[in-house]
Amino acid sequence: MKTIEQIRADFPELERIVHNKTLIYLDNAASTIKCKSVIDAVTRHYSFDAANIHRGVHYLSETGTMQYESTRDALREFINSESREQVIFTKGTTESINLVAWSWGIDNLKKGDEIILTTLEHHSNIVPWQLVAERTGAKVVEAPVDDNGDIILSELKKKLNSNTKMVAFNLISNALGTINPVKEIIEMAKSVGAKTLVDAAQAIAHMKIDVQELDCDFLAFSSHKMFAPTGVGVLYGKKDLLNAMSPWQGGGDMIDVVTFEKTTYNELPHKFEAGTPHIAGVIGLKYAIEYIQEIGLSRIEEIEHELLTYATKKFSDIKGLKIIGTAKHKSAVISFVIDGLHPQDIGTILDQQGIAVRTGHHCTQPLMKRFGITGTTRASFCFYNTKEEIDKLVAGINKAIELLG
Ligand code: C6P
Repeated sequence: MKTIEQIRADFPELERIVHNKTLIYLDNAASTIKCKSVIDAVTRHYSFDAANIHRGVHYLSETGTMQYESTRDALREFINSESREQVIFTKGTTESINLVAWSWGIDNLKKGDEIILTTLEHHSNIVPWQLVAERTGAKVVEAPVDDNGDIILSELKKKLNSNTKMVAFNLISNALGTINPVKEIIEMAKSVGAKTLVDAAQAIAHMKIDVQELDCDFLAFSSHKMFAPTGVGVLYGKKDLLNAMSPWQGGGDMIDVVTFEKTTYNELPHKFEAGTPHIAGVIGLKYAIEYIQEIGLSRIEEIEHELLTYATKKFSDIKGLKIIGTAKHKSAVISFVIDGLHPQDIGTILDQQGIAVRTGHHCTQPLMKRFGITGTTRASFCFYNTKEEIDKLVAGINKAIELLG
């Protein structure tokens, strides 16, 4: 088993000096830093293996195709998809959700239909549905949260009816860290025949996800939040749904035969993968999956829970600090406000001390409105963070209070 020092040595960015201080990276919910094996794989690809895939008969095209497709196999196993064809590469969670909204949504929604979203959603899981609702006449319905940032299940239940066609929600809230009762919500949605989309952007690198056990219709996540490159995402879908859906983007690779009279489409998953993809990124992602598996998701959960508990306790001693998001089941994310201080000013003073956090509305404006605020300062931890770093964060916040207060 790797020690924390060995784990930290796998992430070169942790040695970065920012404003003359060793970086303390606490913005993992925005994007995780990258592990060495991923960086090496991407460098190797661009140095020696760069070529297009799925197209050439030459050596590099074939090896590239093999490597790219082996990431799909690794992902199939990682999320326990029924088959590899159900794992579709996209640009990110945002594109995965847009794919479902624009393909499944346009074909399946009509006037009077309802799409239930929760107040916790990231804009990526609100706006695509609003756009498709405008086109189809369907309606977006909001399921509220309580003062802790938990979805009020009784309210959600009241909103479900025979018009509900889709329930789309996140597994973990990026802004508050709430871990949602995903199985329960899926069962509720299924009881009225609605489809479900789980936004797993914040969960994929932090807890075990088994799509068959969840029985979700769609699941979306991003590679860059799991120690791998930006510009790569994944959409999992149930096979019958994906087969019935129309392609949403046209171009190379997604076709079978093209004539000016009629075009027929490739099979899954290629039907949804038009154009040259982010080959190096997908190849790198496999190494991230292997890294997560090496550390183990149960150990990751354990370490991160300990960091959350430690930080929550330390934060409770800071005068004037209020944690926004106090759900019982939380991931290692703490959003907070401090009386009289602007989150951006807090973030700037922390940055001067080499501490990276995120400030603002976190792409969740409806959620901020629900709590009567315009934004928070958010520290999001990962298994490579330490209690010493949290101590420095607390000292940094106290310094901000002293300077700004
Ligand atoms: N949240 C954050 O700082 P993309 O940008 O497509 O990789 O992911 C979008 C997205 C969707 N859903 C959730 C729950 C998310 O957290 C995110 C990204 C980042 O919280 C950047 S806004």
